[in-house]
Amino acid sequence: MSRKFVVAGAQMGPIQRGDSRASAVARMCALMRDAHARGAELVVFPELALTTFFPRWFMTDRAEIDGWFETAMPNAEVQPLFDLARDLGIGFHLGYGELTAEGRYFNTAILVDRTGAIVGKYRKIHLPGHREDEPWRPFQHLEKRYFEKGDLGFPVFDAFGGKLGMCICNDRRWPETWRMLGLGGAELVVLGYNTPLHYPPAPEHDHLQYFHNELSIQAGCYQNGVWAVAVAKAGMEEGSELIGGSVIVAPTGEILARAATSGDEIITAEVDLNRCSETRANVFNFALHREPQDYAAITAPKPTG
Ligand code: ING
Repeated sequence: MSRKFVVAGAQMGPIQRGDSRASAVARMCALMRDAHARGAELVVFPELALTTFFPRWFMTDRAEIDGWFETAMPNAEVQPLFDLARDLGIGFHLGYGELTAEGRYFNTAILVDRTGAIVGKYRKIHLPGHREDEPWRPFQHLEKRYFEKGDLGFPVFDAFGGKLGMCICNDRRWPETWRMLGLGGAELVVLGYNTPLHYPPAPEHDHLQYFHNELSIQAGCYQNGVWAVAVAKAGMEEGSELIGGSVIVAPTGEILARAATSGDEIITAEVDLNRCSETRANVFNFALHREPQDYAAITAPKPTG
């Protein structure tokens, strides 16, 4: 049975501090219509797609911080996107700041099927950056301050005729992310990112940000035999330039589509989930070739202190 369908990456340009969620949702609805017109059955939106990348600022006021989070999903601001998806019969992936009823804060992403039902949730595990004010930086990266580490593991969900996994931004740089999803049977990994071009701790790497983005995703796909749709929020946000470079990558590691701009842009490709076996049945046949008894250091606890 063919398991081919068209996926779309809905790259978004910048969202400024004063931009409303309604304006971001309106842009996302326009992108979803464009993707649907191109035959897409699944649309992938970026990390923290409803707001500017607020962890670039040091904040102490709880009300100000909470204003960047969603206390329900869907909610009135996002409902137009859910309604459009249901009307068009198209699924989507959305990243946002989650504030739970218990008062916990996560960098979260959901998977919504073609009926508009939320069929999967993931909370970001690899939180980059720092926790306290570091005013020496032209802009900060305070994800460890504003989010808890995700507590859902790396789940894989039955959807769109296959097995889909999610990760978020910095997760894509860690081979453990991809291997956990591969071991979980994922065939397609969807993810969003907000990646500043300038990385203050290592400015000598700024020119490598697009290369490292593709390197991480291509390696993850090839070494685990998975498809990936990786989508940026891009462009100049409040003086911080975010990279674009959204891509759709095959289980061979080949890039099938790449964004050409740093704005709102749809990229599409036809994925064939049956192609995962080309690598998973051969060079990366985990059952036959992996040697986990020799990998203990990979999951050994971090040294304390
Ligand atoms: N952003 C960046 C990312 O991992 C970063 C943080 C930038 C890490 C550059 C290393 C180098 O793509 C998020 N939101 O994780």
